[in-house]
Amino acid sequence: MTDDAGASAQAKPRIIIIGAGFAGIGAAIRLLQSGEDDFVILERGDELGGTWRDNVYPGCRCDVPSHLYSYSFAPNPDWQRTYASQEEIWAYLRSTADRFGVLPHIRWSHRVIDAIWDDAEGWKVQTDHGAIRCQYLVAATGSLAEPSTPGIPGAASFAGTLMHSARWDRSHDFAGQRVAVIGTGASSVQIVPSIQPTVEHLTVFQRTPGWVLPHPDRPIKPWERRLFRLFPPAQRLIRSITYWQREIVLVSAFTKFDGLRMVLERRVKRHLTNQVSDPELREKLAPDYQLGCKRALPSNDFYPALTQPNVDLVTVPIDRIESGGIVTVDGELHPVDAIVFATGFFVTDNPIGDHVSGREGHRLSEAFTGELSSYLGTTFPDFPNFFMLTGPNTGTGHTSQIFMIECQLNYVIDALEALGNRSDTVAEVLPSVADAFTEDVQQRVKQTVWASGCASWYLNKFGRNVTIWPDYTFAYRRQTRHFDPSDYVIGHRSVEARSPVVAGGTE
Ligand code: N01
Repeated sequence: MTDDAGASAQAKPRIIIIGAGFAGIGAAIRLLQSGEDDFVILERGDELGGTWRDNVYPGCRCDVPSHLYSYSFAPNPDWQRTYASQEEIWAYLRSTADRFGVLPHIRWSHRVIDAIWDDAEGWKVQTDHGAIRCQYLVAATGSLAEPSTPGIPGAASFAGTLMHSARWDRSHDFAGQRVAVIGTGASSVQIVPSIQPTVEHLTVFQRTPGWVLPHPDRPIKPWERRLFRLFPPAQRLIRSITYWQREIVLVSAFTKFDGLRMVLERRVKRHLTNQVSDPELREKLAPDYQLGCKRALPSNDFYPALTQPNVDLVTVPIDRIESGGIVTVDGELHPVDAIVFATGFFVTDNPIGDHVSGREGHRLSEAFTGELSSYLGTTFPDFPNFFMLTGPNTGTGHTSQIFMIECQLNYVIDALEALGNRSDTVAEVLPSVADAFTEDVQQRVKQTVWASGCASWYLNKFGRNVTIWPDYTFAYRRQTRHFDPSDYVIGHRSVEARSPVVAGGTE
């Protein structure tokens, strides 16, 4: 299909949102609430839900409490457990999108191939169904969207089943098989105890041990749910308490007070001591980096699963894969029938970044290599009329990502309202504003646990932390509360693309 044929077949919406996960659905709801309905969501799948649609591995559950891991404007009094399962979160997201009237705006099975800014005509988004133009583009493509499978030599020769945790094949039956799980991160600690009882033998390949914490998950009692339904302030109170506990204890420990972090570390280490009696296994599982540097892993059943007679924990590095199993660098073959890659995602190198281009051919991926500054992790010089949700340094390692998304949405909605209804308005953040913000974040992140020396997916390939917000999240909320036009060059395309007519300086 040619661009023009595609373009003429499509209405021209004012706003395009890419992605129908938590961020994209949240953006759509906030737009509708603000009176804006001239938008579409381009969703590559035929279901919404993003990472909560894709991660269907056994045991998948959120490690942030349910009352906090939801939109503030759509509390769910019916959560079944204090930490919701994937099924429950996915159902919540679908019913919320339906309830707020988002579904008619979604163009299903529309994969974005690229999005290019053009000074004369605005954004052109090329999809596999043709091109669509729009005035404003919102990337809600998520950080945990593209599974990363390490290129271990010989994988293609493996005779059994290969699977990534985020592309789980539910039709495959692991019962009675010899299974390898590579990786011991957040996905692995949920998969391992879920499959261990049914497999014949499980070999877990660990490169770096995680900090595993006691998990406070429990069922929510029927009377509690009734209370939340009849008296919503009770649920809001629990949400608030949960939020503030995490801010005060965890952010303080990870960013300000080493002493507090060390107290927490001692308590967490007791979990390992209590659950693993074999000193050799305990030694292998003991982290040698600071708590919080990698995402901490709540689980009550990961350590006990590793102590079962049908499980081996292998810490010798993997050399290659052969048709019959995995060979470690000491030459030992670990024979298996199936291999699960619980090896995470392309986060700082999410491929979509190479397919969104601003002025002068600048690519969004440069915001993650450190070549392009961002303002509030949301807007970028040379990317006019563009907003990124869950952009650089808007991630959290301790609380709900939805809180951060909602901060960004406050900012985006305020920006769109401030920019008004003219269809030729062009707004672009001043490089000086973006540089100052990025420099400040980078200076502050260096003082935190997230830059304390461990390797984590928070860091890009140069070791720069471009993922985590290095402070209390209420500080981010304060910064994103209002759009300030003086931070932008704002002009009208029909007059002269970059002349500042509303506010802002010159570049
Ligand atoms: O991925 P990860 P994940 N050889 O990147 C190892 C969210 N999440 O899918 O630590 C051997 O954390 C790697 O080893 P190392 C959550 O935000 C949330 O588990 O790099 N091993 C590591 O152990 C989470 O943080 C929930 O040395 C290799 C593992 O693979 C994020 O998703 C649930 C390797 C990857 O861990 C990602 O979690 C699940 C190699 N070549 C996920 N390459 C909730 O509950 C990588 N590894 C909300």
